[in-house]
Amino acid sequence: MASIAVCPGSFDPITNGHLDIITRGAKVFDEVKVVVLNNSSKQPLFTVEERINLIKEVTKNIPNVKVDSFQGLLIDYAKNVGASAIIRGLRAVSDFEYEMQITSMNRVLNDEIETFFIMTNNQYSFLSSSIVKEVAKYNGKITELVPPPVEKALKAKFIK
Ligand code: COD
Repeated sequence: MASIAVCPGSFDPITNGHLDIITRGAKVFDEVKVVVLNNSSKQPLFTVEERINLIKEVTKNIPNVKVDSFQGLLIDYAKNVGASAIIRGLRAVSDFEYEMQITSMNRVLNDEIETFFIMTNNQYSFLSSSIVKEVAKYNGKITELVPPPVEKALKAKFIK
């Protein structure tokens, strides 16, 4: 049976850190479904459609990566698509508490779907969508932080 993993996130927008995790995950699982979900504690800059289009564009060369969105619980989405795994990225110790909380909650909701953590490449360990947006807002250089289509989309949002 093909192994399907879900890689969930806000991806507002996708960064080179996210892409690193997705690429590594795609080498381990037969199929990785990158799914844009709502994080109720975040106010997004990009619409869901914009985020999906950017993820599709920057993962187009990884054939076993599919992109989707879902309104609701991650665990329900994972079950609906027949996934056996959830992939999350870990940057630093500071990620641990939050990740442990959502992993434990997801396990209470469904004990069959296992969460796997992938350590980011050191060069992206400081990187987050929030930091990228902050730098882009003040016209700072983000070329090394995001793929070119994302850089273009951020510039279009902030430079009017
Ligand atoms: N290097 C490596 N990994 C990274 C990097 C980086 N530089 N930046 C981010 N990541 C990882 C994050 O650790 C995370 O694993 C993933 O990439 C996505 O990150 P974000 O910030 O885009 O997404 P989040 O953390 O806001 O996503 C949270 C969800 C939307 C997945 C969560 O809120 C959720 O599951 N919502 C749906 C409702 C639900 O099911 N809630 C119950 C769970 S408690």
